[in-house]
Amino acid sequence: MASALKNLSSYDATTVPSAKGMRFAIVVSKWNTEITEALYEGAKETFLKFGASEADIVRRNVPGSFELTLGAQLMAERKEFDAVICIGVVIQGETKHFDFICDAVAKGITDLNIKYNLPVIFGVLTPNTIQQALDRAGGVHGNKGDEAAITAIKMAALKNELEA
Ligand code: DLZ
Repeated sequence: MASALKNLSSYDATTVPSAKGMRFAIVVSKWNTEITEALYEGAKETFLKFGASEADIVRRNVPGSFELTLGAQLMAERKEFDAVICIGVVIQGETKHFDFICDAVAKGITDLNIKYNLPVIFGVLTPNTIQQALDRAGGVHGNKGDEAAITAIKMAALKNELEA
């Protein structure tokens, strides 16, 4: 995976805007829950680290990654968030559905960004093995949840700046 070349939790903190006063939705797939919980914790801790308050981080669960798109759409419709993160893990070795689920959720999330003019972040791991997922959920390659939260903050700040 390309992320083997990068630690997902490494970033230059001086380039990350403050998240104080921002509101975030996190939609979490309950499939491969041990990994998605670690991704969720990483995202939440990163939001808190950059100044968001706990009350401004709203979590909802969906059964699997395929449902992330509708979960994110329902959050976007509330028009109260600066960004939405979708968290899931689809393991290639486990499912013939892999390509269908990955393609559907990638397309679905892309469409939501445009439809709602809102950052909707692809916090979905698509590894070949459970070990590769664990390596990216707080393991040797960092935490994809951290990276998703940093992306959400940066995109929310960009939107706020350009729409001011
Ligand atoms: C069905 C399925 C399979 C086989 N594998 C995964 C997976 O690796 N990761 C994931 O998030 N969800 C998986 N799912 C569930 C689908 O996303 C979806 O919830 C079901 O197809 C709905 O019936």
